[in-house]
Amino acid sequence: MSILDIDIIQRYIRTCNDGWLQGWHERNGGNLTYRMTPEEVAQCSPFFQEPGAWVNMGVTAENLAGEYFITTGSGRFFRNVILDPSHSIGIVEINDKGDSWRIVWGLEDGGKPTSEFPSHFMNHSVRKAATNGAYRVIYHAHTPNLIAMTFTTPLTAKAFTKALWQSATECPVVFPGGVGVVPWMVPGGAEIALATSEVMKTFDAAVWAHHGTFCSGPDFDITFGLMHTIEKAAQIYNLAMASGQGKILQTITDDNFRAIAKEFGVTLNEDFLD
Ligand code: 2HA
Ligand code: ZN
Repeated sequence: MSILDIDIIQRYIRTCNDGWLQGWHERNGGNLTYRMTPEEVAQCSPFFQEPGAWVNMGVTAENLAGEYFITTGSGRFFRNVILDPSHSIGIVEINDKGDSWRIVWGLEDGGKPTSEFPSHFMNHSVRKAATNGAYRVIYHAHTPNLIAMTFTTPLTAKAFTKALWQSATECPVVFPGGVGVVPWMVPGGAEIALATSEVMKTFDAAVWAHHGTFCSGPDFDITFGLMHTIEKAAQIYNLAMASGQGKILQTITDDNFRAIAKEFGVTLNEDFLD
């Protein structure tokens, strides 16, 4: 028995590899964090090592004090997660102030949590609060079609949500709340973390202009599925715009959206309908 046999670790590794197979994680691009349940911590803790030193994050979230996260490693590659988990990923514990982490497993040979850990951490904090603790996953990927859209579409939640909803009929069912947009910012620090968590107060997903996508959800299936649905819709949007040279002859109308919402029992964000 090894920590790698534990179900939650297996499912985390599979999700990383699924993202690699989609082509969303060139080199060390992208990152995934998961807030563990107390039962999962208890299952994994016999395999924990002597903890590392506490490292301050530059951001604070009191509602995440004492939590444990599985995280990808800074500068480590998604491509290697399935082959070499103990170097590529790790588990960190958060201190009782909610402002520092320390490594309790993995990230061997001097690894650290993802460079985007502050953004993940603040997003976990707002999604945990907004969903009464249900949301556990934050996933950042370099999704090429959505990134391409950030060069051709106004950087507003309405413009992105409308373009994506109109690109595939199931989109308004999968993300009825829409997607938010964060303007271009320097990645990796507290500033982009706070800007993203502001957007995540309202949305399950945030577009990072000219960079990628952040998605949140209760589990890997829903969160990965959200990323996949958004990126596929962006691909369809780009194909339609390119092949039609920017000219759209017909699309899904706002009344069509209202009919979908009624049939599927979802509440669409009315801010995005005219
Ligand atoms: O981990 O994706 O945003 C590398 C990145 C930074
Ligand atoms: Zn990135």
